[in-house]
Amino acid sequence: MSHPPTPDAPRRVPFPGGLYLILDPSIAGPRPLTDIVQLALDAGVRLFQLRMKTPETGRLFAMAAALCPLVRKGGGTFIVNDRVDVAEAAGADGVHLGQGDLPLADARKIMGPGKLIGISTHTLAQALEAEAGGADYIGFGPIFPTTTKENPDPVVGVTGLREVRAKVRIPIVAIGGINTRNVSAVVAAGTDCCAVVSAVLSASEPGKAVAELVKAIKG
Ligand code: TZP
Ligand code: MG
Repeated sequence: MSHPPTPDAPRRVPFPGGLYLILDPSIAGPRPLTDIVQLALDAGVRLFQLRMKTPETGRLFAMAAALCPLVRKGGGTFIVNDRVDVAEAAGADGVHLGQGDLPLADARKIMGPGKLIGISTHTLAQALEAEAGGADYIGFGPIFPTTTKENPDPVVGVTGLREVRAKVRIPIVAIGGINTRNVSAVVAAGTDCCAVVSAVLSASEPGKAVAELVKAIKG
């Protein structure tokens, strides 16, 4: 029986702070995700997640297998949303699980101690539960209203983020409606990372948007 690490235990895989770019081809439209990944790597982004809702497994795997080596070559960390099997098959650095996905303990049994497991949380109780269960990081949000996620949980605001930051010691990835105008307030609330989808993928100039976000997060 393995035990979750204490929050002070060394991280299994380096978890870079800063901008966490979520790659969703349905939001990127005709723009190839490979191009967006390269722009983001050039701007200094080191944390990427592939998110494809309801794809055929083969399509998801093919996308993960194409993006993973590109991210790695650029010194980044590559995480697959929802699917432990695809993350493992593609050789990703980890998986990101929602509250309704495979339970953390079961995902850890499959992925072992060397991979990152992130858990989406929307309340302080969920955040504490994920930390106690050995998550490597939590997603927390939505911080602001978002149209990217279907049926989003209630907005937690920067105040909710501050409350979680005060109680949780593992890295926090703030998510939901973050853009160049509000990112500084999110950083000021003590998050380790800011995750964005539309602020980069829907931008008229993704390279400019990503550079602005990276700069704002660095402060
Ligand atoms: N989980 C909580 S909000 C959200 C997810 C996946 C969507 C974030 O997208 P955007 O476009 O950055 O608001
Ligand atoms: Mg999920």
